[in-house]
Amino acid sequence: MVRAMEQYLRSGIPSTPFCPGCGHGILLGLVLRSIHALGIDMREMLFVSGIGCAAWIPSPHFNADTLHTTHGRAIAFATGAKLYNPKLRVMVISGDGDLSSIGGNHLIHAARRDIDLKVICANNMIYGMTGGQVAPTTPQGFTTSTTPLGNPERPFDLCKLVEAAGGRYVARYSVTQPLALMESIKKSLSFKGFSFIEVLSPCVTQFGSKNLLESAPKIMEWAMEKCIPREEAEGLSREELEEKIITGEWGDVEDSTD
Ligand SMILES: Cc1ncc(C[n+]2csc(CCOP(=O)(O)OP(=O)(O)O)c2C)c(N)n1
Ligand SMILES: [Mg+2]
Repeated sequence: MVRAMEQYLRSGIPSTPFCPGCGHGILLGLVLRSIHALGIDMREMLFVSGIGCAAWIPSPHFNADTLHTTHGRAIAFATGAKLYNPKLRVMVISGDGDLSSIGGNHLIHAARRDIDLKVICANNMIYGMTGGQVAPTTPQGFTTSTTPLGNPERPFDLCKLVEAAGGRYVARYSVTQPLALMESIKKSLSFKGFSFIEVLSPCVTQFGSKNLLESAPKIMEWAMEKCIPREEAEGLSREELEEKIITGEWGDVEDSTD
């Protein structure tokens, strides 16, 4: 990965380090479009990421200040930066493993403290960069390199977790819902308080290849079928809901914009 990044940086070719079919590139574009749509000067922004494929979304691609920190500690670094310079709009963009596994404690306590951070979790349901190990977000029954017989454990519902910890604006969208996701990113950018967006960003290489979703169209179709808006979910039974991922917004965004 590091060698690939070095080659890319030297080549001057405008591309990304993401595998073909990875959702992280869509998210990258939507964050930039959201900032542009709101007319925010990049000098007002600081992007902080941890370690993993998702952590490469802001750095080195964004023409802005970026902190590419240690695994799981993005929120801790972001908290320090925000306290030092409260005028900065601080956005954390990192993976599900980084933010909810090794960094899970920072996540819940930043939500509890209502620190004014915009946290975007690119959830590919796996440790993508290190070979596809099971993560606390891997759905039950799915195959990973460390659960060849299927994941026996239940995953976190990250939005419920962050909302329960005190997150003020909480949302979940898939990269297959780009317009709704962009509106959500725009809301979080204008929001004062702890905001958290979980972005379902399918991984073909590690998650898909082990679960019969081995091409970009297949895994994107799977994500589209799996995601269901909150309003539609209300009519479904508990069993039916177990197969689905509910998308939408939670929290009190209307009351807290700048
Ligand atoms: C302290 C420490 N532990 C473990 C690792 C190895 N490691 C690097 S990235 C990663 C997982 C990243 O997964 P995620 O945050 O979901 O990002 P993805 O690659 O899936 O986008 C792990 C375990 C590390 N770099 N540092
Ligand atoms: Mg991941």
